[in-house]
Amino acid sequence: MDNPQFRSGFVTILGKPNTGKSTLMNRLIGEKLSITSPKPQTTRYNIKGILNRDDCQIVFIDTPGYLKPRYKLQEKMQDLWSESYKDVDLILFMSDIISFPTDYDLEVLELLKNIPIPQIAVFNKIDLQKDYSREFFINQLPESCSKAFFISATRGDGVPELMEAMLQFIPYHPPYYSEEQLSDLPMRFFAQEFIREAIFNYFSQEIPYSTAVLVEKFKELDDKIHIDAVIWLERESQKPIIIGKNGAGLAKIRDYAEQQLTNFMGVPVMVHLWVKVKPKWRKKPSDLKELGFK
Ligand SMILES: Nc1nc2c(ncn2[C@@H]2O[C@H](COP(=O)(O)OP(=O)(O)OP(=O)(O)O)[C@@H](O)[C@H]2O)c(=O)[nH]1
Ligand SMILES: [Mg+2]
Repeated sequence: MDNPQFRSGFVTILGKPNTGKSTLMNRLIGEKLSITSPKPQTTRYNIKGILNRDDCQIVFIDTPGYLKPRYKLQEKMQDLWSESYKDVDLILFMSDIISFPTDYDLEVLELLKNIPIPQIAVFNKIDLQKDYSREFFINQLPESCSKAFFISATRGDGVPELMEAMLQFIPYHPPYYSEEQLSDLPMRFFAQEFIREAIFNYFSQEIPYSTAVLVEKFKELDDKIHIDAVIWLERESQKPIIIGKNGAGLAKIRDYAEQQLTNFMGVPVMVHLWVKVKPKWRKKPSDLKELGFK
């Protein structure tokens, strides 16, 4: 069924950490695909989320908030960022009305000036402040940003209008992916991400950043999915913190991951967790490779 009016294309979402990029992508595609947390630098990969409608298929790319590299892992995150806007039809520059313009915002805008791809600015978190002047934000945008939208990614205000504006930039083209597909990533990946999300939400300071999760087994048995995963930490001293008194910490992570994954996959999921240490994995290229950072 070839529909010449069908649109299909790619949109990347760029912006500083913690500004709501993953929250927006999840809302646009109507599924919780990309993990979110109140902490910066939650997203570590470019995550493609696919929106399928009768008239279009849009592939969104949620990127890690890019920071100046402090350790090897952050360098990897930055590389992903510059890869994310190659061959896309539209860039969403995302910030929020509370903190804009930070040096970070200005740096990203400076970079966007020289990228010959259509751009839309999205200012998020309007639910947090009643009075704000749209002109103040619009005046600071370079010419490369043709439009600005003011939204709340958590509440949904302004998102339908943004969606319709984006559609104008998506070319007429047959779909790139099958219509049932929500992402190009395997279930294994989502299992790792939901476990990591629990850790980002339940633990503080360095723990979430010192953690990597690797699924070692993923099997279906008796109408259930069983997942064996290892939580990798950087130091022995972090182990008792994650495990908690009588295993209470680990149980909390497991319960959260099981609930999210059962919901996501539509079948019961059982998660089995182990905690192990790889000293300073964030700084070692061989460890990063083993843990799935290419
Ligand atoms: N009040 C409010 N909070 C929001 C809104 N959108 C996102 N947040 C919150 O902001 C925090 C960061 O959201 P994320 O979606 O993880 O941000 P991100 O830009 O993907 O962050 P990184 O992956 O670290 O780059 C979370 O606690 C969200 O719930 C919004 O519209 N209003
Ligand atoms: Mg994110």
